[in-house]
Amino acid sequence: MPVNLINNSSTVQLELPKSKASAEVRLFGATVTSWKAAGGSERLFLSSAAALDGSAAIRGGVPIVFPVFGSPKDHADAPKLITKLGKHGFARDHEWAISTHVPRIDEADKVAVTLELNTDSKPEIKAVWPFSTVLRYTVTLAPNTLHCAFSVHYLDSSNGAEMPFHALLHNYLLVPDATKASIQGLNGLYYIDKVKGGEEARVDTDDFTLDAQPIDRVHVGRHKVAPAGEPTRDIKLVYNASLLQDPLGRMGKGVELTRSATIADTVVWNCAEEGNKGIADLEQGGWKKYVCVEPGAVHGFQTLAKGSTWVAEQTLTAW
Ligand code: TA6
Repeated sequence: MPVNLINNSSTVQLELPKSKASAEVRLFGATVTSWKAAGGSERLFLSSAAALDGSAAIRGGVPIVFPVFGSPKDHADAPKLITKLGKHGFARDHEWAISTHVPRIDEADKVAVTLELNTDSKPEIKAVWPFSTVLRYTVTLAPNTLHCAFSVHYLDSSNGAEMPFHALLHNYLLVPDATKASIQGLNGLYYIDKVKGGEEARVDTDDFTLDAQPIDRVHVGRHKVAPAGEPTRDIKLVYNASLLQDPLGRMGKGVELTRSATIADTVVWNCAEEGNKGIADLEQGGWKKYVCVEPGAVHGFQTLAKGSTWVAEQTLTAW
Protein backbone atom coordinates (compact mmCIF):
# COMPACT_ATOMS: atom_id res chain seq x y z
CA MET A 1 0.00 0.00 0.00
CA PRO A 2 1.48 3.40 -0.98
CA VAL A 3 -0.18 5.12 2.05
CA ASN A 4 0.66 3.38 5.33
CA LEU A 5 0.41 4.09 9.02
CA ILE A 6 3.60 3.03 10.79
CA ASN A 7 5.38 3.41 14.16
CA ASN A 8 2.31 2.69 16.33
CA SER A 9 0.16 4.84 14.06
CA SER A 10 2.26 7.92 14.82
CA THR A 11 3.54 8.33 11.25
CA VAL A 12 2.04 8.25 7.79
CA GLN A 13 4.33 6.86 5.14
CA LEU A 14 3.76 7.80 1.50
CA GLU A 15 5.47 5.68 -1.12
CA LEU A 16 5.73 5.57 -4.91
CA PRO A 17 7.35 2.17 -5.47
CA LYS A 18 8.11 2.70 -9.17
CA SER A 19 10.16 5.89 -8.75
CA LYS A 20 11.31 5.05 -5.19
CA ALA A 21 10.05 8.41 -3.98
CA SER A 22 8.71 8.48 -0.41
CA ALA A 23 7.72 10.79 2.41
CA GLU A 24 6.97 10.46 6.11
CA VAL A 25 4.55 12.70 7.96
CA ARG A 26 4.33 12.54 11.77
CA LEU A 27 0.93 13.14 13.31
CA PHE A 28 2.76 15.16 15.97
CA GLY A 29 2.87 18.68 14.54
CA ALA A 30 1.88 17.32 11.09
CA THR A 31 5.62 17.48 10.56
CA VAL A 32 6.99 16.00 7.35
CA THR A 33 10.16 14.30 8.64
CA SER A 34 11.43 12.68 5.45
CA TRP A 35 11.14 13.33 1.75
CA LYS A 36 13.01 11.15 -0.70
CA ALA A 37 12.62 12.18 -4.33
CA ALA A 38 12.78 9.74 -7.26
CA GLY A 39 15.85 7.56 -6.84
CA GLY A 40 15.48 7.52 -3.06
CA SER A 41 17.82 10.26 -1.89
CA GLU A 42 16.80 12.18 1.27
CA ARG A 43 16.08 15.90 0.80
CA LEU A 44 15.11 17.01 4.33
CA PHE A 45 17.31 17.35 7.39
CA LEU A 46 16.14 15.66 10.60
CA SER A 47 18.40 16.05 13.62
CA SER A 48 19.45 12.74 15.14
CA ALA A 49 18.89 14.44 18.53
CA ALA A 50 15.33 15.56 17.69
CA ALA A 51 12.62 14.61 20.17
CA LEU A 52 10.31 12.21 18.35
CA ASP A 53 8.22 11.28 21.39
CA GLY A 54 5.88 14.26 21.38
CA SER A 55 7.74 16.07 24.15
CA ALA A 56 8.83 18.99 21.95
CA ALA A 57 8.53 20.33 18.41
CA ILE A 58 10.57 18.25 15.98
CA ARG A 59 13.99 19.65 15.05
CA GLY A 60 13.99 19.08 11.35
CA GLY A 61 11.71 18.23 8.45
CA VAL A 62 8.94 20.76 7.85
CA PRO A 63 7.45 22.03 11.12
CA ILE A 64 4.40 24.28 10.70
CA VAL A 65 4.57 27.69 12.36
CA PHE A 66 1.07 28.96 13.28
CA PRO A 67 -0.42 31.30 14.52
CA VAL A 68 2.61 33.35 15.52
CA PHE A 69 6.15 33.50 14.15
CA GLY A 70 8.57 33.71 17.08
CA SER A 71 6.95 35.01 20.28
CA PRO A 72 4.07 37.48 20.43
CA LYS A 73 6.40 39.82 22.34
CA ASP A 74 8.68 39.97 19.27
CA HIS A 75 5.91 41.82 17.44
CA ALA A 76 4.89 45.35 18.39
CA ASP A 77 1.67 44.83 16.40
CA ALA A 78 0.66 41.60 18.21
CA PRO A 79 -2.98 41.96 19.32
CA LYS A 80 -3.57 41.53 23.10
CA LEU A 81 -5.84 38.56 22.34
CA ILE A 82 -2.90 36.35 21.41
CA THR A 83 -0.14 37.36 23.81
CA LYS A 84 -0.32 34.01 25.67
CA LEU A 85 0.86 32.01 22.64
CA GLY A 86 4.22 30.22 22.89
CA LYS A 87 7.11 30.60 20.41
CA HIS A 88 6.07 29.68 16.85
CA GLY A 89 2.54 28.87 18.09
CA PHE A 90 0.82 25.54 18.68
CA ALA A 91 0.58 23.76 15.32
CA ARG A 92 4.05 22.21 15.53
CA ASP A 93 3.76 20.70 19.00
CA HIS A 94 0.32 19.11 19.09
CA GLU A 95 -1.00 15.82 17.85
CA TRP A 96 -2.96 16.11 14.60
CA ALA A 97 -5.37 13.46 13.26
CA ILE A 98 -5.82 11.93 9.84
CA SER A 99 -8.69 13.80 8.22
CA THR A 100 -11.85 11.88 7.57
CA HIS A 101 -13.22 14.80 5.51
CA VAL A 102 -10.75 14.79 2.66
CA PRO A 103 -10.28 11.61 0.60
CA ARG A 104 -6.75 10.25 0.39
CA ILE A 105 -5.23 10.23 -3.08
CA ASP A 106 -3.62 6.94 -3.96
CA GLU A 107 -2.61 6.75 -7.62
CA ALA A 108 0.27 5.33 -9.62
CA ASP A 109 2.40 8.48 -9.52
CA LYS A 110 0.72 10.52 -6.79
CA VAL A 111 -0.14 9.82 -3.16
CA ALA A 112 -1.47 12.21 -0.56
CA VAL A 113 -2.68 12.37 3.00
CA THR A 114 -4.57 15.12 4.84
CA LEU A 115 -4.11 15.77 8.54
CA GLU A 116 -6.31 17.95 10.68
CA LEU A 117 -6.11 19.84 13.97
CA ASN A 118 -9.29 21.13 15.59
CA THR A 119 -8.35 23.65 18.26
CA ASP A 120 -11.60 23.01 20.16
CA SER A 121 -10.45 19.47 20.89
CA LYS A 122 -7.34 20.69 22.77
CA PRO A 123 -8.04 22.48 26.09
CA GLU A 124 -4.45 23.74 26.30
CA ILE A 125 -4.85 25.47 22.91
CA LYS A 126 -8.27 26.87 23.83
CA ALA A 127 -6.68 28.48 26.88
CA VAL A 128 -4.43 30.66 24.70
CA TRP A 129 -6.35 30.91 21.41
CA PRO A 130 -9.91 32.29 21.54
CA PHE A 131 -10.90 31.18 18.02
CA SER A 132 -12.53 27.86 17.04
CA THR A 133 -10.22 26.87 14.23
CA VAL A 134 -9.66 23.82 12.07
CA LEU A 135 -6.24 23.50 10.45
CA ARG A 136 -5.85 21.12 7.49
CA TYR A 137 -2.60 20.04 5.89
CA THR A 138 -2.39 17.97 2.74
CA VAL A 139 0.96 16.48 1.76
CA THR A 140 1.13 15.17 -1.78
CA LEU A 141 4.04 13.15 -3.09
CA ALA A 142 4.87 12.84 -6.81
CA PRO A 143 8.13 11.40 -8.18
CA ASN A 144 10.10 14.66 -8.01
CA THR A 145 7.93 16.93 -5.93
CA LEU A 146 6.48 17.34 -2.49
CA HIS A 147 3.43 19.58 -2.35
CA CYS A 148 2.23 20.94 1.01
CA ALA A 149 -1.14 22.69 1.31
CA PHE A 150 -1.99 24.32 4.63
CA SER A 151 -5.43 25.77 5.27
CA VAL A 152 -6.93 27.68 8.18
CA HIS A 153 -10.69 27.48 8.71
CA TYR A 154 -12.01 30.04 11.18
CA LEU A 155 -15.28 28.58 12.42
CA ASP A 156 -16.35 30.67 15.37
CA SER A 157 -15.36 32.76 18.39
CA SER A 158 -17.14 34.21 21.39
CA ASN A 159 -16.29 37.81 20.43
CA GLY A 160 -16.58 37.50 16.63
CA ALA A 161 -13.27 39.35 16.25
CA GLU A 162 -11.10 38.96 13.16
CA MET A 163 -8.45 36.28 13.63
CA PRO A 164 -4.87 37.60 13.54
CA PHE A 165 -2.17 35.14 12.51
CA HIS A 166 1.19 34.39 10.98
CA ALA A 167 1.87 31.14 9.13
CA LEU A 168 5.08 29.63 7.82
CA LEU A 169 6.46 26.32 6.58
CA HIS A 170 9.78 25.91 8.38
CA ASN A 171 11.61 23.75 5.79
CA TYR A 172 14.88 22.24 7.02
CA LEU A 173 16.48 21.43 3.65
CA LEU A 174 19.27 18.87 3.80
CA VAL A 175 22.49 20.10 2.14
CA PRO A 176 25.83 18.35 1.57
CA ASP A 177 27.60 21.37 3.13
CA ALA A 178 25.82 24.50 4.38
CA THR A 179 28.95 26.61 3.86
CA LYS A 180 28.88 25.88 0.13
CA ALA A 181 25.13 26.01 -0.54
CA SER A 182 23.70 29.10 -2.16
CA ILE A 183 20.23 30.53 -2.50
CA GLN A 184 19.02 32.13 -5.71
CA GLY A 185 15.91 34.25 -6.12
CA LEU A 186 16.27 36.68 -3.23
CA ASN A 187 18.04 39.43 -5.17
CA GLY A 188 16.59 42.90 -4.57
CA LEU A 189 14.45 41.84 -1.63
CA TYR A 190 14.43 43.95 1.49
CA TYR A 191 15.03 41.95 4.68
CA ILE A 192 15.04 42.23 8.43
CA ASP A 193 18.29 40.92 9.87
CA LYS A 194 17.53 39.27 13.23
CA VAL A 195 21.23 38.51 13.82
CA LYS A 196 21.87 42.27 13.68
CA GLY A 197 19.05 43.17 16.05
CA GLY A 198 16.44 43.81 13.36
CA GLU A 199 18.52 46.02 11.05
CA GLU A 200 17.01 46.42 7.58
CA ALA A 201 18.98 45.81 4.39
CA ARG A 202 18.52 44.65 0.82
CA VAL A 203 19.92 41.53 -0.90
CA ASP A 204 22.29 42.57 -3.69
CA THR A 205 23.24 39.23 -5.21
CA ASP A 206 21.37 36.45 -6.93
CA ASP A 207 23.67 33.78 -5.58
CA PHE A 208 23.66 34.21 -1.85
CA THR A 209 26.09 31.90 0.05
CA LEU A 210 25.91 31.29 3.79
CA ASP A 211 29.68 31.19 4.48
CA ALA A 212 29.53 29.56 7.96
CA GLN A 213 28.04 32.70 9.55
CA PRO A 214 24.84 32.64 11.60
CA ILE A 215 21.96 33.89 9.50
CA ASP A 216 18.40 34.69 10.51
CA ARG A 217 16.64 36.92 8.00
CA VAL A 218 13.05 37.69 7.14
CA HIS A 219 12.89 38.63 3.46
CA VAL A 220 9.76 40.59 2.85
CA GLY A 221 7.94 39.29 -0.21
CA ARG A 222 6.29 42.54 -1.10
CA HIS A 223 9.41 44.66 -0.77
CA LYS A 224 9.23 48.41 -0.48
CA VAL A 225 10.21 49.44 -4.02
CA ALA A 226 8.41 46.64 -5.83
CA PRO A 227 5.93 47.82 -8.41
CA ALA A 228 2.39 46.77 -7.62
CA GLY A 229 1.55 43.30 -8.91
CA GLU A 230 5.15 42.03 -8.86
CA PRO A 231 5.04 38.23 -9.12
CA THR A 232 5.92 36.07 -6.14
CA ARG A 233 9.56 35.04 -6.32
CA ASP A 234 10.69 31.47 -6.59
CA ILE A 235 13.75 30.23 -4.73
CA LYS A 236 16.42 27.79 -5.78
CA LEU A 237 18.66 26.20 -3.18
CA VAL A 238 21.83 25.13 -4.99
CA TYR A 239 23.97 22.51 -3.23
CA ASN A 240 27.24 23.35 -5.04
CA ALA A 241 28.37 19.90 -3.89
CA SER A 242 31.79 18.63 -4.86
CA LEU A 243 32.38 14.94 -5.52
CA LEU A 244 33.87 14.78 -2.04
CA GLN A 245 30.60 15.83 -0.45
CA ASP A 246 28.34 13.70 -2.62
CA PRO A 247 30.58 11.02 -4.18
CA LEU A 248 27.81 9.25 -6.08
CA GLY A 249 26.01 12.43 -7.06
CA ARG A 250 22.80 10.97 -5.63
CA MET A 251 21.52 14.18 -4.11
CA GLY A 252 21.23 16.01 -7.40
CA LYS A 253 21.86 19.73 -7.70
CA GLY A 254 19.40 21.24 -5.26
CA VAL A 255 15.79 21.96 -4.42
CA GLU A 256 13.46 24.52 -5.95
CA LEU A 257 10.66 26.12 -3.99
CA THR A 258 7.50 27.68 -5.38
CA ARG A 259 4.56 28.90 -3.34
CA SER A 260 1.20 30.56 -3.37
CA ALA A 261 1.09 34.35 -3.18
CA THR A 262 -0.31 34.04 0.35
CA ILE A 263 3.14 33.11 1.69
CA ALA A 264 5.36 35.62 -0.11
CA ASP A 265 7.88 36.23 2.72
CA THR A 266 11.01 34.05 2.93
CA VAL A 267 12.90 33.36 6.15
CA VAL A 268 16.45 32.02 5.83
CA TRP A 269 17.98 30.53 8.97
CA ASN A 270 21.14 28.66 9.85
CA CYS A 271 22.52 28.83 13.39
CA ALA A 272 26.18 28.15 12.36
CA GLU A 273 28.64 26.42 14.67
CA GLU A 274 28.31 28.87 17.58
CA GLY A 275 24.51 28.63 17.62
CA ASN A 276 24.57 24.82 17.36
CA LYS A 277 26.00 24.56 20.90
CA GLY A 278 22.95 26.28 22.38
CA ILE A 279 20.36 24.03 20.69
CA ALA A 280 20.18 20.79 22.66
CA ASP A 281 18.13 18.87 20.08
CA LEU A 282 20.37 19.80 17.15
CA GLU A 283 22.99 17.08 16.74
CA GLN A 284 26.62 18.13 16.99
CA GLY A 285 27.72 19.49 13.61
CA GLY A 286 24.08 19.52 12.48
CA TRP A 287 24.34 23.19 11.44
CA LYS A 288 26.44 22.14 8.44
CA LYS A 289 23.76 19.78 7.16
CA TYR A 290 20.77 22.09 6.81
CA VAL A 291 19.60 25.40 5.48
CA CYS A 292 16.15 26.55 6.52
CA VAL A 293 14.32 28.25 3.66
CA GLU A 294 10.87 29.07 4.95
CA PRO A 295 8.02 30.57 2.93
CA GLY A 296 5.56 32.37 5.14
CA ALA A 297 3.23 35.23 5.91
CA VAL A 298 5.13 36.68 8.86
CA HIS A 299 5.66 40.37 8.20
CA GLY A 300 2.56 41.84 9.79
CA PHE A 301 -0.42 39.79 10.92
CA GLN A 302 -2.91 38.37 8.43
CA THR A 303 -6.55 38.75 9.40
CA LEU A 304 -9.35 36.34 8.72
CA ALA A 305 -13.07 36.99 9.18
CA LYS A 306 -15.22 34.49 11.05
CA GLY A 307 -16.48 31.82 8.67
CA SER A 308 -13.58 32.28 6.24
CA THR A 309 -10.73 30.09 5.06
CA TRP A 310 -7.11 30.96 4.25
CA VAL A 311 -4.88 28.70 2.15
CA ALA A 312 -1.11 28.54 1.64
CA GLU A 313 0.75 26.11 -0.59
CA GLN A 314 4.34 25.28 -1.39
CA THR A 315 5.91 22.86 -3.85
CA LEU A 316 9.44 21.54 -3.32
CA THR A 317 11.00 20.14 -6.48
CA ALA A 318 14.18 18.05 -6.49
CA TRP A 319 16.48 18.81 -9.44
O1 TA6 B 1 12.58 30.61 11.43
C1 TA6 B 1 13.74 31.06 12.02
C2 TA6 B 1 13.64 31.00 13.51
O2 TA6 B 1 12.57 31.78 13.96
C3 TA6 B 1 14.96 31.45 14.13
O3 TA6 B 1 14.90 32.70 14.73
C4 TA6 B 1 15.34 30.31 15.06
O4 TA6 B 1 15.09 30.58 16.36
C5 TA6 B 1 14.54 29.15 14.48
O5 TA6 B 1 13.37 29.67 13.93
C6 TA6 B 1 14.28 27.95 15.35
O6 TA6 B 1 13.34 28.15 16.34
P1 TA6 B 1 13.03 27.00 17.37
O7 TA6 B 1 11.95 27.51 18.26
O8 TA6 B 1 12.56 25.81 16.57
O9 TA6 B 1 14.30 26.69 18.09
